[in-house]
Amino acid sequence: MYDPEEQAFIKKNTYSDIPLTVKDISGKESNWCAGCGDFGILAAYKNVVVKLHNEDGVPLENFVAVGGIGCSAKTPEWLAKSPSAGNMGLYGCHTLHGRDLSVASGLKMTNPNLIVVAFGGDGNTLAIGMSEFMHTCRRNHNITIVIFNNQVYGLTKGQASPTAHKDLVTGSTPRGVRDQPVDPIQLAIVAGATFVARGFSKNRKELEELLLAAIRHNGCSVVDVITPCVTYHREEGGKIRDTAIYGWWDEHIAPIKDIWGDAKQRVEKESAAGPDYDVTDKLHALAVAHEGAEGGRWPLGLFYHVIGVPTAEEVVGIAERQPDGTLKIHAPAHANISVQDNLPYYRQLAEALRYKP
Ligand SMILES: Cc1ncc(C[n+]2csc(CCOP(=O)(O)OP(=O)(O)O)c2C)c(N)n1
Ligand code: SF4
Ligand SMILES: [Mg+2]
Repeated sequence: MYDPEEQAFIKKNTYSDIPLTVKDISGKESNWCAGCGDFGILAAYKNVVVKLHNEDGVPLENFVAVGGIGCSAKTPEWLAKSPSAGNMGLYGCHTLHGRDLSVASGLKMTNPNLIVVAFGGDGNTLAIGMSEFMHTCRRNHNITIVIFNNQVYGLTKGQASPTAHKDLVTGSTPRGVRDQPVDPIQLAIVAGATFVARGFSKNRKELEELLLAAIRHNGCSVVDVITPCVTYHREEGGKIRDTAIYGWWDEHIAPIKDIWGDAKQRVEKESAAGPDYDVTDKLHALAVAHEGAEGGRWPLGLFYHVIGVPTAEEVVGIAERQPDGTLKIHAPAHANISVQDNLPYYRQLAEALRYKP
């Protein structure tokens, strides 16, 4: 996954051999509402960064967090270096609403040694950013997309998002949502993502495992994370800043294995005693996601994982698979573009661009 030559160079020139702790990458105080589910995702991701650094030897400077716009998309900011906290922080950037995935995939194409993780809400990724989402999955860019799924537009005061369930009353849907909700899991699988999972921000341990596996996966990984918005996601009788919404979510989630019991009967007319769940089988994954959506329960866990599908970086040749399965990286970001060393090429380019009447 990582270029050994680059790793060796970086190790010589940085402090990447010194074990990290979560404190080293904990900087600014976030401005999320008390009780917001997003805290759980941030905490889980910090533990994952520490693990990837200490166990896989990923240098801290190789992590890049990319955010769109939204409460959730501020995550890169809370991971950034903070002089007052004296931490090291991660590189990252805020982009535009729904435009984070083109920046994230562009970063990866420029330097495939980077670990690029995009953080965006259900509005950011599945409304305005839907086309970028589909195409990033389709091209199998080797990045991780974390969707903060709270059914609302938190930052803009709680309008219904595309994942909002039918009849949900919000500021923009006073009589309840009329449209079908979008299911990020089914979309990601159909579009071509090669690792698709769903976690719950409250189940920190499981979420950490899913995020770690997603980042280690060579290909486009999507992790849809249920994250309660305590301020704007109000079920009947709910009040503002009401953590009772966690209880509502508890009643509307279930592990994949529980839902598979019903879903497998839909697959090729299998009987209830049909096959075990197969994480490499698209039909199994879609059946579980569909069954969950129909029954109003969001299945949790790893839905789909296939290896060996060429990534966008491999297709264009900047990540080259070696006979032993490792990848050799030819990072455009590290290419020598000096005029002196490339004079014949620049001459050729100038000639090609010359106006010829
Ligand atoms: C081009 C553009 N359109 C609309 C907005 C307004 N806007 C900012 S965040 C947001 C939705 C946020 O919802 P979501 O992505 O679900 O994130 P959350 O706040 O729920 O984490 C909208 C509509 C914007 N900033 N830019
Ligand atoms: S508005 Fe909702 S999503 Fe935004 S910080 Fe508050 S609880 Fe979290
Ligand atoms: Mg949202």
